[in-house]
Order: sequence, then C-alpha cells, then structure tokens
Amino acid sequence: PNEQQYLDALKYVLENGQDTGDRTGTGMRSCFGVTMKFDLDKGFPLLTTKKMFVRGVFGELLWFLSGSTSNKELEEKYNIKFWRPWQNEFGELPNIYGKQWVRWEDSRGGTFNQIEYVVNEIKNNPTSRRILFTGWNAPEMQWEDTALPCCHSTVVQFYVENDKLHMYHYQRSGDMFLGVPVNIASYATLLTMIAQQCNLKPATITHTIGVAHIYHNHLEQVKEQLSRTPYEPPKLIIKRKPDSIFDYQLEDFEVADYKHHPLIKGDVAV
Ligand code: UFP
Repeated sequence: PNEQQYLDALKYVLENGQDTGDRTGTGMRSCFGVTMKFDLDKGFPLLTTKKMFVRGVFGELLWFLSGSTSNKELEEKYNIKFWRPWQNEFGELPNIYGKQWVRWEDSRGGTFNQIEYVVNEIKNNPTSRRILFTGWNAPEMQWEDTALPCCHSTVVQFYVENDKLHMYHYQRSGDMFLGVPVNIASYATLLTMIAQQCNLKPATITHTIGVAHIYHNHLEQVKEQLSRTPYEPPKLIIKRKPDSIFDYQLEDFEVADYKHHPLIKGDVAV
C-alpha cells in the first residue's frame, strides 16, 4: 500500500540517519537519496496515521498554479497560514513556486508558463522526453529575497504509457515529518488534475528526496506515528472538469472515506 512507502522511508531515516546540525539550528537526522513509489490506482496517498490538513494541500496547490507569490493572498483567500514565517514585510514570498511554475522570467524579457507547456506536451506530443518542469531557478539562489529556494519540484517529469500518466518527482530537501506528507498529497493531486485535463488516468509517482531528514524535535512524534496501523486510503474526487489546469477551485476537490488517526503536532523549523 502507498502509505507503507512513506512509513518505511520514515523508519529508514529514523534508524539509519546521520545526526548533524542544520541551517535552522534545530538539528536533524538525515539520509541521502530516499525513493518512494505511489500508485494512484490504489487510492489517494493522504496519510491516515495522522490527521492531515486537507484544505491546506488543495489551497496551497491552487495558489501555486495561480502564479501568486503573495502570502497575504494565500492567507486571505484560503485561510492557510503555514507560509507566514517566511514572508517579507510586504506579505510576499518573492521567488516562490508560483513564479517559477507559471511565469518563469526568461533572459529575453518574457515569461514562460511551464505548467501550460507540460499539459500541452502531454496532450500533443506524448512521446516527448522533454515533458518536465522545475522550480529550481539557479541564479536566484544568490538573491537575498529568495527566502526559501524551492524544496519540491526540483524536477517533475511526466511519461505517457497508453492511457496512463506517470510522474517522477525529485525533491532536494524533505522534512519527513511535517513537509513531506503534504508534498506527497499535493503532487498526487497535481498528477490527478493534469491527467484529467489530458483524458488520461493518473498512475505512478516516483518520489525521490535528496536530503530526507527528521528534525531532532520531531523524533518522539515520528515514533508515535510509526506505532500506528494505517487505515484504508481515502479517495480523491474532483467534481467537475474545468476548462484548463488553471481553472480549478477549492470546491472542486473532495476527499471521500478519510478515516485517520489523531493529529500529531510538531514545531516547524524556520
Ligand atoms: N520543506 C519541506 N517541504 C516543503 C517545504 C519545505 O520538506 O514543501 F516548502 C522543508 C525541508 C527543509 C526546509 O526542512 O523546509 C527547507 O530548508 P532548506 O532550504 O535548508 O533545505
């Protein structure tokens, strides 16, 4: 089952990781190059071993797809506050996902919509080996206003196999307890949306994390979670087919049959 992929990866880092310091001063236990494989045919990979903030997953994804870099907008439109620690004095996250995904600034004064490109390629040129997008804008690493350079979508590539759509996702850095569960659900949602737009079935996601880490102040929570037995996975229902990948609304998403264990709290490292 899908959730076991995550639980095994979490356990692996817990039992084999190297203990070091890290940028945030929290301390972490980490392994390098951890891969999980999810099959969306077996259900929506939303964790059941703890309660997940479902609206946060969909709202944040729609905010990325809108091209917005305004945390103020994320908070006001979707009532999602988890990006607040990184916003600047104007409520902005200047070089975050929205900008890289849908309005990447090219070197000739224009912008490029990578998501539109990917959807068009899947529809019109499905044997292409160039169907990928990236959030990693290398030169912007030098800029002080790049508060958090993209963690996920370092590379996201697609492959069409008959009527199935597969995804490979490389994430450079993954907070295994807090961030990664959201990232798994978010990319499963994105694959489902893109597949719907292209009249394909969402199939597998191969998710590799570069530095897979458990923060030292999450170790107890992780042990608690690993002691729990997963329930059957829920289902993701998208209630209509919007005209484009950019026209989805929060109300279009529903998670059915979500049976889960209680929430496990943990502090986010900034
Ligand atoms: N992080 C995630 N997933 C995310 C996100 C951040 O795991 O979606 F936005 C974590 C990874 C790491 C921190 O713990 O945020 C980013 O720090 P760094 O840039 O030093 O890797």
